[in-house]
Amino acid sequence: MKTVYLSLGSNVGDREDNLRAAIERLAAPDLHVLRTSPVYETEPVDYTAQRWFLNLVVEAETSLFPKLLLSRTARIERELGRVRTVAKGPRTIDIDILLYGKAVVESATLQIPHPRMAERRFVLAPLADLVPNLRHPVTHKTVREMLDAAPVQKMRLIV
Ligand code: PH2
Ligand code: MG
Ligand code: MG
Repeated sequence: MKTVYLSLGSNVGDREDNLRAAIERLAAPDLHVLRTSPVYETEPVDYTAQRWFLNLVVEAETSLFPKLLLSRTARIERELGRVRTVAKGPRTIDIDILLYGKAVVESATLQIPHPRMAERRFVLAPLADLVPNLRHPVTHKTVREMLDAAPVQKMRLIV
């Protein structure tokens, strides 16, 4: 079993409902959801002309190997009606693998740790709520250190 961290985001339709549905579907005999972070409403980055996102991070334990975990998350994205139109554009649900134990994966279809996680407050803030002292397996920086160094991004904690 490996401990994994997944970043979930939604900015289309009922965003809270989409997050809740995704977390429900992630839970399976081969994937145990251990904890979920608080939810943040976050300003869109990269492609900015779109609605604000709701983002959170899920901590889970899984026996799925990385590529199977990726197929699982892609299937859930499809089931929840995600349509890929604009790159980095609006989505009902996005599920990204941030960390998979201490593994480093570099393939054409999958990169772990997530290559942009260190620049993204919408990932680092909820991740820091769960594991501030966890270290990035390549840079060895803690989540808290990455968050402190990340560019500004408007966000608010949803209570
Ligand atoms: N996801 C993106 C691009 N931009 N911005 C925010 N705030 N939250 C996201 O989840 C997000 C984004 C591509 O996956
Ligand atoms: Mg993403
Ligand atoms: Mg994605």
